Amino acid sequence: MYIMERQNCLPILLSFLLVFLLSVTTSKAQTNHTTNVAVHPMDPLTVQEINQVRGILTLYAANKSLSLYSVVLEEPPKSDVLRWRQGDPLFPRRASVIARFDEGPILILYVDIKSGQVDRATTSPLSGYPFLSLDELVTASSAPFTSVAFNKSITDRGVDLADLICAPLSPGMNSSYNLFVWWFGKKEENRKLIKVQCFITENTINFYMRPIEGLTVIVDLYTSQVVEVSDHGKHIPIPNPSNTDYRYSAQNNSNKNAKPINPISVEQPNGPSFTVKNNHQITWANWEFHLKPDPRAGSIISGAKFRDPYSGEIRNVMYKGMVSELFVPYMDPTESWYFKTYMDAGEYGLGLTASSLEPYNDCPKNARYMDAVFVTNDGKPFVRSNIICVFERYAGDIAWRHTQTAIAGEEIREVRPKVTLVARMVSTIGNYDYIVDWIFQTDGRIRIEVSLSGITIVKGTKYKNMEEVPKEEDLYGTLVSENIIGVQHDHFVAFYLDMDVDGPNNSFVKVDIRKQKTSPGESPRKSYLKATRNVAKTEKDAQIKLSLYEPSEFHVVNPNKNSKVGNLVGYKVEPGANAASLLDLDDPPQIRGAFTNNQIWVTPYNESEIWAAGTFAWQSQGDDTLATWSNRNRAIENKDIVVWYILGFHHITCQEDFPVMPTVSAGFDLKPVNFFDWNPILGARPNFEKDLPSCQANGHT
Ligand SMILES: *[C@@H]1O[C@H](CO)[C@@H](O)[C@H](O)[C@H]1NC(C)=O
Ligand SMILES: *[C@@H]1O[C@H](CO)[C@@H](O)[C@H](O)[C@H]1NC(C)=O
Ligand SMILES: *[C@@H]1O[C@H](CO)[C@@H](O)[C@H](O)[C@H]1NC(C)=O
Ligand SMILES: *[C@@H]1O[C@H](CO)[C@@H](O)[C@H](O)[C@H]1NC(C)=O
Ligand SMILES: *[C@@H]1O[C@H](CO)[C@@H](O)[C@H](O)[C@H]1NC(C)=O
Ligand SMILES: *[C@@H]1O[C@H](CO)[C@@H](O)[C@H](O)[C@H]1NC(C)=O
Ligand SMILES: *[C@@H]1O[C@H](CO)[C@@H](O)[C@H](O)[C@H]1NC(C)=O
Ligand SMILES: [Cu+2]
Repeated sequence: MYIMERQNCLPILLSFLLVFLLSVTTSKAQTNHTTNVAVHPMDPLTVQEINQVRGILTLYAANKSLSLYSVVLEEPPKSDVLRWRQGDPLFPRRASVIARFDEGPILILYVDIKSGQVDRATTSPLSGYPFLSLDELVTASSAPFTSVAFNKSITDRGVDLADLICAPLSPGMNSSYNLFVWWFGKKEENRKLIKVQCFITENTINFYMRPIEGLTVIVDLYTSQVVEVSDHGKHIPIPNPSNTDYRYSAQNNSNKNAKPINPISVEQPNGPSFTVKNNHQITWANWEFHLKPDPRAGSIISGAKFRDPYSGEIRNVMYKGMVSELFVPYMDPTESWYFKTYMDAGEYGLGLTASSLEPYNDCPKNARYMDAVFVTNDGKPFVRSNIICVFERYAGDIAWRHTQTAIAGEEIREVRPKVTLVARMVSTIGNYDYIVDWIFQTDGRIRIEVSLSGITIVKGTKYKNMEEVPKEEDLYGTLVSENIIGVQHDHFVAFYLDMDVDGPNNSFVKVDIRKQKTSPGESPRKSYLKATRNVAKTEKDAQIKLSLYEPSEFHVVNPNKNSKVGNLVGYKVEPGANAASLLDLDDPPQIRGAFTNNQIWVTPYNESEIWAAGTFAWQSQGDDTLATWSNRNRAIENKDIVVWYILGFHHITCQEDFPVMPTVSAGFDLKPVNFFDWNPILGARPNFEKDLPSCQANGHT
C-alpha cells in the first residue's frame, strides 16, 4: 500500500484501515459471497443484505451524503434466538447502523431489510464518537501537510517530507479534567479530533523505531482543519535504523549461531473432526457453537452448547462470548505521551484491524478458515478473507492419566491425549498484534487466551546508554536500544460472557476460601481452609478484585438445577495470570476505562450493555461504562446474567521486545463445576499407534 501512495509523491499516513481495500482483491474467499444467504439468526449480514441496506439508507438520506461507521446485524431478541431451531424460518433481518448524514450528528439507525423501514435511536445523552472511519483516516493523513508549522518542524529536523509515515492516534482522555494538561481542553468540545504523530521510513521498514519525537498535530476530523501543532522534541535525535528490520529475508548474518528446529506439523489422516455448517455453525466433539467475525469485537462465539456424554442432552453453557473492549493506557505523563490511552475495540475495531491469516504460521496446516464481510464508509460490502481460523490442536499434552502399581504384578497405566479446538483471530492495531484464541476442550472447559506481539511503541531519547541517564530521571520505560525507550503500558482486555448454564436464569456465587482456626483441643491442627458459598444478590456483591490471600472461586450456577448428588450445576470463571489497573480512580484514563476498576463484574442481561467503555469510545467521558451500569446495583440472583472478565497485562518493556516482541500470553478459563456428574471424558479413546500416520524423514512415508 505504501508503494501505491509513493507514486503520487504524497506523504503517507499509516493506515490501520487501508489494509481493507487490499485484501478485497488479493486473497481467496472461502465462500461465494455473491450468493451467500443467512440461515441462522446470528449469521452476520451478507453481501446482498449490505447492498440492500445501502439502498434503503440512500433513499432515507434523501440526497444527503452518507457516511457509515458501522453496519452490522441487529441480533434478534435473545428469547427469539433461544427458541429458534435449525430449519426454522429466520426472524426479520435487521441492520444496526452508525451513520452520519452530511454535517449532521452521529445517528444510530435500525434498518429492517425486508420492509425498508428505518428506526432511529436516541443518542444524545452519550458522550464520544464512533470509531475512526476510512474517510476520517484520509482526512487525518492530508491535514497536517496544510500546516506550515508542521512542514517546518519536519524539515528543520533534516527529514524529507516524502519519508514520512504518520499514525492516527485517538485523542484518548478528555483532559479538561486534568489541570496538568493546560493546552487541550476547550478545543476538544463538540468536535471529533485526532492526534497525528510521525515516523520516518528512511532505511527501514520498521519505521516505528524511528519516531519523530515530540511532534503532535491535532486535526479536527469533521472540518479537516489543523487545530494545533506542538513540538516538544526538536532536540531529540531520530534513532538510527540499524537492526530494526524483522523480516526473515533480512536476517542473513545476525542469526548465524541459531540452531533451527526441523519442520513440524500435525497430521490428521482421517481429516479434522469438526464440521462447519453454513459458514458459521461449528460442531466438534461434544461442542456446538456459532462463530462469526465482528468489526468491533473481533470474533463472537454464540450459542455454545455441550452434549452431555451420559444423558445425551444438549446443554446450554454460554449464550454469547466476545471481547468487549481493549484498553491500552501508556504510562508516560509527559506532553506528547499522556493522552495515549487507546480503546482498541471502540476506537479502531478489532475485526476491522484483523488481517487475513497466514497459513502454516498464524494457524497450522490443518486449519480451516472463515471470511468476514465488512462495510466501507459509503456502505459497500467488502470481503476480508481468512480472518478467523479454526483448528484442532494436539500439543502432546495429557487430558487425564493414572498409574496404578499398588496391586502386585498388575500395573495399570491409563492416559488420554489432550486435543482441543481453537478459534483464532489476529488484530493488528497499528504497531501491536493481538491474538485472541477461544479454545474448546473435550472436558467442557473453554479457555480464552490473549497473546500480544508486534512492535512495542517507542519514544525517541537523546540517551544511547544507561550510563548517560541521570539517576533521578524517570524514563517511563526501558532503554531498549540506542536512542529508543520502550514506554511502559498496560493492556486490559474486557470479555463479555453471557453465561447461560442450563438456561438463562443463573446466579453468581463467590466461594470464599479462608483460613479457619480450629477450637482449642479440637484437632492437632491449628487451622485449615474453609470454602463458604456467598450468593451475589446485587451487582455490587459481584464487583471482584482478585487477591491471593483472600481468594475465592467464582461460580455461575443454575439455582434451579441440581446435579445427581444435589449440588447446583455450574461453570466457574477461573482467572489465570492477571494485572489490575494501578491508576488513580479519578485519573481521566481510569474514568474512561473504569471497567478495569475490578477484574470480574456481573450485570443483569441488557441488550444495550455490550461495550464496556460505552457505545462510543472515541473521546468518551466515562459516562457509559460497565462501572456506571454496575453501580446501579441491580438484582442479579437467579436472573439472566452477564459475567465480565478483565484480563490485564503490565508491560514493562525489555530489550527482547526490540525490534519485534516475542509473544506474551495470558488467559482465563470457563470450567465446569458440578455440571457433569462425573469426569466427562472418562470414555475418551487413547491413541493407538496403528491409527497414527507414520511419516519418515526425507519425504518417504
Ligand atoms: C458465485 O456464484 C455466482 C452465481 O452462481 C457465480 O456467477 C459466480 O461465478 C460465483 N463466484 C465464485 C467466485 O465462484
Ligand atoms: C434529490 O435530488 C434530486 C435531483 O437533484 C431531486 O430531483 C430530488 O427532489 C431530491 N430529493 C429530495 C428528497 O430532496
Ligand atoms: C507541506 O509539504 C507538502 C509535501 O511537500 C506539500 O505538499 C504542502 O503543500 C506543504 N504545505 C504547506 C502549507 O506548505
Ligand atoms: C470534556 O470534559 C468536560 C468536563 O467534564 C466537558 O464539559 C466537555 O464537554 C468534555 N469535552 C468533550 C469533547 O467530551
Ligand atoms: C544482510 O545482507 C545484506 C546484503 O549482503 C546486508 O546489506 C545486510 O546488512 C545484512 N543484514 C544483516 C542483518 O546482517
Ligand atoms: C427466569 O426467571 C424469570 C423471573 O426472574 C422468569 O420470569 C422466567 O420465566 C425464567 N426463565 C426461565 C427460562 O426459567
Ligand atoms: C439497560 O441499559 C441501558 C443502558 O445502560 C439503560 O439505560 C437501561 O436502564 C437498562 N435497563 C435496565 C432494565 O437495567
Ligand atoms: Cu505491551
